[in-house]
Amino acid sequence: MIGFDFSEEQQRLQEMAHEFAEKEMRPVAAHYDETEEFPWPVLRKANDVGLLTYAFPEEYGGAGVLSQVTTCLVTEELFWGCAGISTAMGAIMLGALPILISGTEAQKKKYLGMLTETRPDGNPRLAAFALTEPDAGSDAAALKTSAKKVKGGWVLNGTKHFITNGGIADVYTVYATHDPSQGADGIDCFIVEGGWDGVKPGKKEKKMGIRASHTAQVHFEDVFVPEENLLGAEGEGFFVAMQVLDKSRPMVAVGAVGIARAAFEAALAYSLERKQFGRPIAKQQAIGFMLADMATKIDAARLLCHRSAWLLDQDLPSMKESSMAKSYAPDVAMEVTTDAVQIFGGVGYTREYPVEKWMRDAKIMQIFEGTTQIQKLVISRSLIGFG
Ligand code: COS
Repeated sequence: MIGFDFSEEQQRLQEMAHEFAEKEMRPVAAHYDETEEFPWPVLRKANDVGLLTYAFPEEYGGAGVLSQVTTCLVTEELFWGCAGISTAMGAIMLGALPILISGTEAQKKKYLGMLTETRPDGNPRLAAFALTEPDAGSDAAALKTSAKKVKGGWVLNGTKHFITNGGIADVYTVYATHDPSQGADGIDCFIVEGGWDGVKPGKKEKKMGIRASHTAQVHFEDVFVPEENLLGAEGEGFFVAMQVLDKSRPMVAVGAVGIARAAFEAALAYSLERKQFGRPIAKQQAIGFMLADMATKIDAARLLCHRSAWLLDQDLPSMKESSMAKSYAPDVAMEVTTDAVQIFGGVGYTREYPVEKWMRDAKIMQIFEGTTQIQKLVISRSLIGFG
């Protein structure tokens, strides 16, 4: 059986996300891109309408939207609104995913509960997924942040790098090794609170795109983590990270679809309006064929995302399919946004129109959450075997 229709509930959430993107994100996207300020007012509004933690189970304060396909629909709309603001919002879910996947009842209650409450100033609480390090990007198992066992818990030391919400998060899920000689098997995952002694914000990056999101280093200097904050068993951290990435990659991929769709819609409208050689440029076959390719690739990318999300919803293996979506959709976003700038011509290269922003935003989709090349590594290993 195969179907392409969505339930009324899914359509309602999709429409709600679209309306939020149109009314609350689009009008301020250029401002946050320009200033690189953190979009607290937008996150506050998103929190008010339940868009930050809707995918948390109801018993921990979320809306209980547990379907990955539904999350895909919402995510595409939000990235259509602004990829930078959406990244800041999505990092909360990403930081919380290790807890959702391997947390004990007590850990979920405490930390997912904490993330659904606001700060004393009314701003939402933030989470961050702290895996990447300066010398461990694609080679995640080479991370060096150390976890030393002490009485009653662990002491963490190290620096995490390129962390969305790094230095401003309330809750971190941090990966550290208790024995680097064991590689992936020596890695543990811990829940660390942002306010704890030794958690120190590091340098904030100045980025090409997604500039509304806060990307920074975070240092862990002799941070004591109580025993009960170990996620999963000792040595299971890498496995937890990989499970998180299997789930998060289709979401990043569908975010890329949202950016591509934004650029395509703008290019289509502009090409019907802009006249050269006596007719709208859309009627020139060179442009018409570009639009045809853009529309086809966007649909193909979305279908890969929905298929991998559907597999996740069925509890079926999805590693290969998640990586297929993550490998393909960001390339489509890069191509489509580049072509959209081309269709706009000279004005597309100016900041008067948002297409140049979408092109800059698209680039990161090929890099974070595992580069396109890492996705191809995962896909090829699934096809021809590991080792
Ligand atoms: N689900 C479950 N287990 C997985 C898995 C997955 N998706 N992927 C790997 N594993 C397991 C392997 O089966 C292996 O287990 P055993 O030791 O029991 O055999 C273990 O994890 C180590 O896997 P592997 O040998 O494949 O590890 P590598 O060091 O070769 O690296 C890649 C694997 C490259 C896939 C991983 O490092 C990766 O995803 N890198 C990119 C990191 C990334 O996406 N960073 C983005 C930043 S996070 S926002």
